[in-house]
Amino acid sequence: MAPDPNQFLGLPPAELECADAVILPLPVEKTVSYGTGTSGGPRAILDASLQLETFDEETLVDFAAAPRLRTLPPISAEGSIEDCLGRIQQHVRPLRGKFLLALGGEHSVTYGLVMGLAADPAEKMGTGSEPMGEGFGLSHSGEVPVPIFSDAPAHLTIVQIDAHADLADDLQGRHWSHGTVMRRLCEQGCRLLQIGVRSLTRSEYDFATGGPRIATFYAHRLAEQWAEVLAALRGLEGDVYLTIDVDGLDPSVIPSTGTPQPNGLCWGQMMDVLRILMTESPCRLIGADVVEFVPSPTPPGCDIIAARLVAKVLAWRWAGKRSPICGRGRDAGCPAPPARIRTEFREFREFRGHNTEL
Ligand SMILES: [Mn+2]
Repeated sequence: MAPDPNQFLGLPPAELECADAVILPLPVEKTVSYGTGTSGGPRAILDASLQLETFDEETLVDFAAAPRLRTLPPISAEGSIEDCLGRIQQHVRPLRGKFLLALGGEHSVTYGLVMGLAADPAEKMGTGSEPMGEGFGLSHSGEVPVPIFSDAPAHLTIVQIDAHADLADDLQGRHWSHGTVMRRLCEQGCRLLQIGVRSLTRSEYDFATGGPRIATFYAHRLAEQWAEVLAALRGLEGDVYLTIDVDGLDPSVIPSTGTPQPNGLCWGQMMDVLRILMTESPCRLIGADVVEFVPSPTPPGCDIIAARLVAKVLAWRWAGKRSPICGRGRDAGCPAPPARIRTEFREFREFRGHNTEL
């Protein structure tokens, strides 16, 4: 049978009800500030995925057998960024409980994804009458629509692989932007574990350092702190969302992104993050995204590297589903990880303390 070009890896799509993972293309490009082209990221990743083997030698996952994948049609990127975020939130809400992996598009989309996957908007919807579109409620400062959120994000940790902190209060006058997305999520109560950051303003640095709910592992200290990074991942509990900005990787791995920065994560470190988070942490991963990929102008370029990264997220996720630690909390019979490697979030203050020694 000919491969299906609209399905990741070209495999026949599973029925939505029985899919083990759902892939959602988000060709959104509204607020990019330098290099353009990320709206073509999802299509390039799907195209390149047809060239990948369905077998993964590291996890022994064979996608031809399991997990069963379904790639959804891309979500429309029409209208403003606010429109897109609301649309994404609405779209993914019924997919809660599935493992959703979204393909960006710019990093702003993470806001809509987290909103839709983590919140139960029915709890607090209906407080505003502004014509902001579904999912948006009261205005903030009389102008900027702020989506109404339940308390769910207060218990959510976002693991962010990124060269940039994305903690600006506004970027080039924009409240909703790829450079403000993590600030907006923090404002909703999310905790943040950042890995690989190496580009941020003084005010973003102060914001990250000022609160106990953000832990940042800066790129220039990753080598010496790698064991602590992994311990922090291993110790995560509760609901976790993983966002991978491909610029978090070193440009020698993926240079095709709007705002590359030197000295990022190597491929092996990225795999460490996936393996520890998905097979050794007792957390519940509610979803993930791979964003900010810009197709190479001359294929194959690194389109296939980005596709492999997506495949690795799916493979490690499935490997974790088979591991004894995954699902702890839902399955009381599963053993807790050894106490010595458990890391409560409050200990992040210590990690950050390491990071502030310039
Ligand atoms: Mn980013």
